[in-house]
Amino acid sequence: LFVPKKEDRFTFGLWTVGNPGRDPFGLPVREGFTPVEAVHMLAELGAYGVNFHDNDLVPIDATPAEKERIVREFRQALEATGLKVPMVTVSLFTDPIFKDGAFTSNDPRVRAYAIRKTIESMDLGKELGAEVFVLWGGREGAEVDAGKDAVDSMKRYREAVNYLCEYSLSQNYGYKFALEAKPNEPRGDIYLPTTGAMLGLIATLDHPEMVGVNPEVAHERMAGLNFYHAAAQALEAGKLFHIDLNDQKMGRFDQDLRFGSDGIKEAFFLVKLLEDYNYKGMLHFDAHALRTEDRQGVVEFAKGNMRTYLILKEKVKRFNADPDIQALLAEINGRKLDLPGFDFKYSPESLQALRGMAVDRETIGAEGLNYEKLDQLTMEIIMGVR
Ligand code: GLT
Ligand code: MN
Ligand code: MN
Ligand code: MN
Repeated sequence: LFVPKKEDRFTFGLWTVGNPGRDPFGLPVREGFTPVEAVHMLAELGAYGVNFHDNDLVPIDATPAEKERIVREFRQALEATGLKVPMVTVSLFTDPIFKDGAFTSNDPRVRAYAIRKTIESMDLGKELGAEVFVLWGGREGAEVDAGKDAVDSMKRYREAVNYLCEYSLSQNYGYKFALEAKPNEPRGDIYLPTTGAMLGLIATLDHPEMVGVNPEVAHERMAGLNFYHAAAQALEAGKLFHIDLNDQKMGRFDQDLRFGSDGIKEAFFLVKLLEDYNYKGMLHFDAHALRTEDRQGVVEFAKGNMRTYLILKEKVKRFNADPDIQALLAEINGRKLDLPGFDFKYSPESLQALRGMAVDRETIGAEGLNYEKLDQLTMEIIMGVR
């Protein structure tokens, strides 16, 4: 029970299980799993795939011969285990050249290099079968707004994504790009700070159909937003190309906690969204084990993410099958449209009916909605007594 299988489509980043427990105040506490080790460990646990930044796999200063060897050994591990690489991304934040942004840097040399580095990551990803390309602009932002024009930054960001779309088309790569938002950290303020902001930008691109979002639980919550709502909007718009599952306390540094370990109720509604609406993309865990852990702790962490998802999926089934809950929902949603002549789609007839409609404000305003009971029943499902 609750044992992950390939069909569950669980993936991890090389940077997640590879994380050695370094933070801005402390040194590494463990050996992170190397790419080849990560492939074997994750395959054994029942994951479907691994994702990576170019430099999680190939160091930025590797020679062509080194790159060739690293990719060959990685590919051998993938072939031996059947693990897939469904997504790749690019580090546009680690190297000092990106200290004031990549696509939004004021320096055209930096912007051009960022595009070239991304293109080379797309090539690498294609070699290994990736279909989704994530762009997280960790350094696209500012502390000193006097130094960078925020309007120019939008134009530059758009220009870069347009370039990458054209490149993918020219190579017949078929990539789907997924833009990941974050409100802050490592920049004081990151541009396009929420999934909603990303959706707004996408509509202005040359190829909006090629670009969607990769929302992350922790990032929306850092901004004090409801992640379930953000993911729902993206899904409804047909833009949920990928998702980063993890957990986070509101208003803190980017914690990247194990999925479901903090905000269990929101995690439940997220799983419900993804399952009820048949999300078909990867379920990617972008989290890392606590700094208190050794390598065995990392394995427990990896297992825990997947197990929690599967447990919540089971809870969703219970919720959907619960007669008391369904009766309440039927009452809430079951109101007939006894509005003669009116339709929510505009027409002159509908408008005429709308104008003449009798509305009993007092009665409707006084109706109880029974949400207290519904919420308690939901909590009892989550808490495991129903
Ligand atoms: C980095 C960041 C994540 C992004 C990764 C992709 S890297 O760990 O904190 O949220 O998804 O660039
Ligand atoms: Mn994060
Ligand atoms: Mn992170
Ligand atoms: Mn992420």
